[in-house]
Amino acid sequence: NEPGMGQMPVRAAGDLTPRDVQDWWPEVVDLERLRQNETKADPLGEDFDYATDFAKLDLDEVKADVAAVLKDSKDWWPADYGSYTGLFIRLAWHSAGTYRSGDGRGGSDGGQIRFEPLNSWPDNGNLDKARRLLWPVKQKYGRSLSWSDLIILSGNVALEQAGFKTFGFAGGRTDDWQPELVYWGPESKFLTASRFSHGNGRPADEGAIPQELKQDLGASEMGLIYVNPEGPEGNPDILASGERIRTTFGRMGMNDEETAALIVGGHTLGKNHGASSKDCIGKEPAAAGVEAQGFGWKNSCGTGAGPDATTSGLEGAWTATPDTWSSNYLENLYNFEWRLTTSPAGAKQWIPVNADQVEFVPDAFDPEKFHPPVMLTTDLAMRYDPKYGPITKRWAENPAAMDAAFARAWFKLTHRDMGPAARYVGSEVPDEQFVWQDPLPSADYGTITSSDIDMLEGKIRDAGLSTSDLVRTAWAAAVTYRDTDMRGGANGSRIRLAPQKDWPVNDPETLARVIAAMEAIQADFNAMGTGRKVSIADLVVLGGAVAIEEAAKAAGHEIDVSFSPGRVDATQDQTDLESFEYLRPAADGFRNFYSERARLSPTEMLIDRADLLTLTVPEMTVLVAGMRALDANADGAKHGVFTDTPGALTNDFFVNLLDMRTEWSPVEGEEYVFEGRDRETGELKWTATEVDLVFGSNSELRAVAEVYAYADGEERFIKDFAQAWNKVMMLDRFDLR
Ligand code: HEB
Repeated sequence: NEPGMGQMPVRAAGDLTPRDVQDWWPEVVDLERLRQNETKADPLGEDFDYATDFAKLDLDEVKADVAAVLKDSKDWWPADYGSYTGLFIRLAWHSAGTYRSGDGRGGSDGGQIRFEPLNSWPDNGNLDKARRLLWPVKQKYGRSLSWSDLIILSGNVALEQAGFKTFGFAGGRTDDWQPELVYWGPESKFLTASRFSHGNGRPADEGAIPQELKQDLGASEMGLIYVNPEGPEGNPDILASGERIRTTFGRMGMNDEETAALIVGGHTLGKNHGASSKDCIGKEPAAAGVEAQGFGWKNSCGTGAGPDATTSGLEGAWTATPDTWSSNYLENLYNFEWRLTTSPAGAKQWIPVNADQVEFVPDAFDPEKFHPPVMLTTDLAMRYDPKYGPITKRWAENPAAMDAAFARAWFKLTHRDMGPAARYVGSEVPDEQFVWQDPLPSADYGTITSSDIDMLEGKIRDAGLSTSDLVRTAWAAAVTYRDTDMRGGANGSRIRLAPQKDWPVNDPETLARVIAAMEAIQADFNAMGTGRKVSIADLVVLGGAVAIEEAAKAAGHEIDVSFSPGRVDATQDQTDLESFEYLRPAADGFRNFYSERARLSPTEMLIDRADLLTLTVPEMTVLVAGMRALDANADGAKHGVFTDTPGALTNDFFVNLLDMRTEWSPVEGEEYVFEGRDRETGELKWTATEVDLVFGSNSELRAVAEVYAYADGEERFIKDFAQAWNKVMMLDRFDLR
């Protein structure tokens, strides 16, 4: 383990700390992510509402405070060119830049960059300093200004102080209090060979997948935010680097133009830091001693900072005015021919062929000194890549177009993971709607009354739809929600639009029949002249509630499933086909659905989905059991439907699963499918998937299953199911918060 390089922790033999179950039995399913959903780690208290507090701030005052920090150079981390412009922009970008469209994880919301592993990622070097510089501002505003908002805001302030006009800023990001458990990649080591590259690339035995980047992963290598600045695995191959940039930025939903704008705009300001050799650099924050107080990468050469600072190991600035906005990046990119050189720290970078004649870039500290501009391999891709080239060429001739593109791309980058615009708070929220926000029409439906609801319930009951049709449709609409980027959910009723209406998991034929029935009810209601209208989105959710109440009645229980109207219907225009494809479930254990696209086992996919839905272990458990009782499997399959009265909301799933009279065995030739036979007669009683059986085999899940299988467990089960169901239906109701 070289100094300054992260490595997966290996337990020392004498380590006396407790061990996880998974340390001993890695195959036991890990419920930790769902446990995180039930623990109250947030010290701000349960009734604290961040958005309300943030809205009361005077944003101009906050920005003035950040602007003051920006120009207040501290001896413990001296500012380049007298300002932290570049550092703060890089902080904002690296905090947002982990976002990936695949599962919505990453991004600035949550302030995850404060925690490991991101805090100690090699690529986030010295961003610990940036946050410490901002601490007085954070301290002043306390809980009214989250770290995640402050980090993005400081990037905006830096850009504005440099003379750039941003598109706006929305507050509303809330901080997490523990690291989100994320699959960041297959590697067991960070950036094995490529940081301060000596050109060998990554050892093949790392189990790494550098060529074939996995869909959900943002970065091309563990430890990077995106791609290696020196080129793929440290090889200065400009064209290959362009392809890597396209793949990785594409994973966060950025097209070629947005990607080019971000890179050109970002590197218009600030500089690279590689004054000292890598041997000078100490351990990352997580591995440094307590006396370091959270600081990492201690540089033992020279003054260790300022002119001697080493972060990436690359060195130099891209433009003549690294703290003032300009069009000099593209002028330099096109005006010079570039040759490969190495930084003082030994990293591969590029300078003009006539470097000694073009020393016009000021030194960050010494007013007498000047340098040639530099470009990274990834920067040169902005000129030589066959697609980025024509875009940046056009901007070189028309800098105003570049500025406009950067303003939009920066806004998207920094707000992409916040979910719908209903979450945006503050005086700088732009009026314009963007399709990447999954916009909803502003509702003028009037307020549905409780007698309207009674009447609509009656119409749904009379529409000839089965319990399982109604339940499956409501579930299919709501289950796309993912709390990682607050996308998806029932609101907008995009379930009736492409691409969702055609996903096999949604059983398109049944779905079309249910939607047609809902549309007829809607047309009737809206024609009544009450001045009030009902949305399909509300009808779909109400349909689920009606079905569950009926199903409880069939099991002999009277319940009231709560329903909050006010959902609206989005249009096809407001629905970006490509980005909605990311919401397509590769598996949905609640409907016993599993497809080839799943990257984990059925059980692990269930946990993953439960996590996206912010469910706790008991909530997940009752939902699976209830969906089976309601006969709501995706393709109507009977796996896990352990009941003689499908469609009635009984606790039969638990009772029969825990019944020792049944003996289970795998079905030959079918992966993850099992059959349960009567231990005595050998008669086939049930079939099940791995997802069903795990509630009997896993000791923690079995403990919960027992509660609902108690002799008096059915009532509790129905109540808890209705509550968990409602939670899922309400996950996307940001309009009500
Ligand atoms: Fe950047 C810096 C890379 C993109 C912004 N970058 C930087 C550096 C590097 C990089 C290496 C140096 C660091 C140190 O300090 O040393 N980038 C990179 C890459 C990419 C990028 C590879 C992809 C291609 N950037 C980017 C973006 C942005 C940026 C997108 C925004 C928008 N950067 C930046 C800044 C800076 C940098 C601002 C400066 C910092 C300072 O000054 O401190």
